[in-house]
Amino acid sequence: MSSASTSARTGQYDLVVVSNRLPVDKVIADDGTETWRGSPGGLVTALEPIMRASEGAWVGWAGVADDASEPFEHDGISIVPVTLSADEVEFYYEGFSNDTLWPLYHDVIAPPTYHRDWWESYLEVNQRFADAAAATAADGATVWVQDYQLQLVPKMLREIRPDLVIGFFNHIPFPAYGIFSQLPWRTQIIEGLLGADVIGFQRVADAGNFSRAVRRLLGFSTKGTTIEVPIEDAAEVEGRPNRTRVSRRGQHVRTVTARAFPISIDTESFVELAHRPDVQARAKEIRQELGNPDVVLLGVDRLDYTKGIGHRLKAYGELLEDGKIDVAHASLIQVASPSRERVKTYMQLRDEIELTVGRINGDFSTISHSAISYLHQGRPREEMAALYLAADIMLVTALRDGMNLVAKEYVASRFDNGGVLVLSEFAGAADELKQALLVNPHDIQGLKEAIMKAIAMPQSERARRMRALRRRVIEFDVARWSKSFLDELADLTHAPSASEASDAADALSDAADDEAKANASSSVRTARTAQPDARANRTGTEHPSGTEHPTGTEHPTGTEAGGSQK
Ligand code: GDG
Repeated sequence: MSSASTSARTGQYDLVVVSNRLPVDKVIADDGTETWRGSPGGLVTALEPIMRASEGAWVGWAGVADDASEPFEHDGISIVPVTLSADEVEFYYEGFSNDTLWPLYHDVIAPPTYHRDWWESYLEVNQRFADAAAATAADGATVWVQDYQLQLVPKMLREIRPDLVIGFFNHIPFPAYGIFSQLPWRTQIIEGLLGADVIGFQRVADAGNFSRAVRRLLGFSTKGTTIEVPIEDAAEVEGRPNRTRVSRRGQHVRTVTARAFPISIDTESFVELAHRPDVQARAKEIRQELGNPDVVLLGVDRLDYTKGIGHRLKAYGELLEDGKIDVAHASLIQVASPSRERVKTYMQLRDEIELTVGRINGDFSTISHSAISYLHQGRPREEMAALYLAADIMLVTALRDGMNLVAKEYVASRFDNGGVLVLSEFAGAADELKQALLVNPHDIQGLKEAIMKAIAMPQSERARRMRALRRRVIEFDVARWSKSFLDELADLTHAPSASEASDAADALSDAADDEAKANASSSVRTARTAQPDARANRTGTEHPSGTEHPTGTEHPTGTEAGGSQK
């Protein structure tokens, strides 16, 4: 507890995480009994030790409409539930978050819907989250807001609590200005995000797109990863003089950092799972159940139009048709976990995918061999690891994806250095997993060639590629990710060094909108922070193990991972 937490306006927690969904799910049994079940997500696991050490609290929605639970403790973390009405679930969550922002931010793969009453609901719910965070955080506390559902929270929170250090991480892509500018509320969103001190993105390109939107919409100066936000007077950022300066034009500015922090997984827990004898036995069993084909291909996705499942099926279906693949020797398993089933676009997508699967199976399956084993169901984590071990080829063909953790989980599980990852260049993971077979999923011919190349790849090349991929995923796990983000926030409370101060002066003199320079500088900084971090661990993080949820990831219903929705 903070020693300064005496003010009536403050709460008692030094670290507050705010996300749409809590790291626990409320489970209501048939007889009406209510219990809380933990969702062992990567973010939770990475933050758990820090949360415990610094008296952390988690603010979020329990996943059930009209739930008005009081704050409580779960596994040493204080849980602060935010209530959403049934209308708000429909307007703020299913509507504005999942049917406006989600398609817009994924390059309008599906058409975004714009409704003013959805926006009103988004405003109201964001204000409620900001109020809850403000009431929970101690004086000078750090508040870390997660994802696109809560983009207005940083500004709203800063207005109530200028003493706070505020971070925001966007788990999904941030689109190019030409697309983002469609949004009728684009300026409010940018202003909302700029309430944060550090804004994290998955890719360098996402951070670049954001900075460009800031320049275009607000005309603020940006240089590299730094954005200068004019303020009325320095008191707006209480007690943090190093975050404000006076520009040469005599203007008070607050500095905001916007850069890439690529998220990762709890690698160790997947390595452990893959080593378990029961998981290995299950992997063998899966292959046997398929009739021991020479090649097992695998796709694992939430059933979402961003994941390129249709493109994958088209390429696979054509390979069967061309006679390049024979169901007697090859089999595709497609896990499509249920997602956002009340949103119309998702209902249509399910119909389309299932029609395609049915056609391919009808045309090519035999009594003894299915072309595709299609599972529209969430599977337990152990089963996921067994599937990863059983699959010779993992197909990640997203049309646009912030990161794609499945790609990293596959790599983490392959301690045998076996398997080939076919990975879309439109997934954030492609920036790091360069030894995968990178594909453009829109290029069906190229995708077919990549699949054939994966099938034919010699063992020695598979092992060489997989070893390199594994080095990356082992070194940069989710604990490393959260530490680097929190370290960046912690840096803000330290006085700037002489070189930083002179950098700041340069930034002010360079008001020109030089996008090329900004991007180059942003890449350099990202590469620098991607090096092993020799700095003292100011947040006192241990490197824990665990996985998933709510790293912005959504977990399918009916699994031990819980039934959360993004
Ligand atoms: C968003 C961004 C970004 C899936 N099916 C089952 C299951 N899963 C687990 C996977 C993985 C997670 O869900 C999915 O993560 P992804 O990253 O692939 O995708 P999104 O859900 O869209 O996540 C994404 C992420 O946020 C993090 O920032 O990478 O770009 O869109 O962990 O294993 N888990 C279990 N059963 C299933 O059937 N147990």
